[in-house]
Amino acid sequence: LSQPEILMIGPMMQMIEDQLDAAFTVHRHWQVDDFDALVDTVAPVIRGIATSHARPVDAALIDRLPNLEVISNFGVGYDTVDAAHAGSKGILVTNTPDVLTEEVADTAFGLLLMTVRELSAAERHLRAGKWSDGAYPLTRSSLRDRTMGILGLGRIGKAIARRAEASEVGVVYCGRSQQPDVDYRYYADLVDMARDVDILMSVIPGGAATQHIINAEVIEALGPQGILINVGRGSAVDEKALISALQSGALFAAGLDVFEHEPSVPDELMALNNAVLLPHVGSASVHTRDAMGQLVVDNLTGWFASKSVLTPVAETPVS
Ligand code: 8YV
Repeated sequence: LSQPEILMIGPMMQMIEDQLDAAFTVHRHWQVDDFDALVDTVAPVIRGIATSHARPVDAALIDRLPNLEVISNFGVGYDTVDAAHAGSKGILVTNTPDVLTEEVADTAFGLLLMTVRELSAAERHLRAGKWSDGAYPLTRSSLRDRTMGILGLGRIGKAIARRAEASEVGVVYCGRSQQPDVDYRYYADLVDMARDVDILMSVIPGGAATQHIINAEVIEALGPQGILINVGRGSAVDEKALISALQSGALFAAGLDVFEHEPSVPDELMALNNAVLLPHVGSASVHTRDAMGQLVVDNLTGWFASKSVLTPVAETPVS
């Protein structure tokens, strides 16, 4: 019995690769010198894709695979997959929501605390042997009497909001539309919200619709006491505008888990004391990455076993 053939845009976690190897004939994109030649050769037989974002699954690639049925994306964010194009051709796209919600919210809140209370700088002070010379300076910022504006109040945004409420931080939000089941104050306009809050928490996905949505005007509205935290996608922030605001003091501080051109981080950001920088670790625990990996596998095997997937994205609902 021949197994369905899939293209792996990877590499991926070993537990994913092992399970996919058991269920499918897997063509690995990174094991060939010439990706185009590989696609030309295997195009007619490829029925599925598993991707961890090593290269985009764009309209051009999708159009070259006439028998493609399903694209299984590692991560809740799927901005490297053209899901609208896939949907228009009846190709399913799946992602890995829910299983990472609390983990990413923990990271976001940790990053917020690190930024507001300068925890990584305080630890560097201790490790540099400076404690005996003097206490670490009192932080000029604090979560007390603060309001957080969440940009993108989805599942992760709501989990961050719950943590903020537990810390008695006020919560408001901005998004495409007001949510009827939510009591937090809604802003239709991001600049208006930025003007009113102390902390802007960005959880929005990447892609053309959100490119540089946090621009110079938003950053200026956040102001000299303002703090930006980004755990969504780096592309949502105009990194150049952010850097100049951090340099001039037009913005107080930033905590970033995501960047415009990962894994490269601009030297100007590296040089700033008022930026806390993490290497995109929002969901990066063994527990959570294993759960995400299992979803990548189960969506693919479910599709080929019984034409059902667990977590289709909004653009490609299962009919
Ligand atoms: C992953 C993420 O690090 O889920 C997401 O959207 O950004 C992270 O959990 C990323 O998808 C891994 O490639």
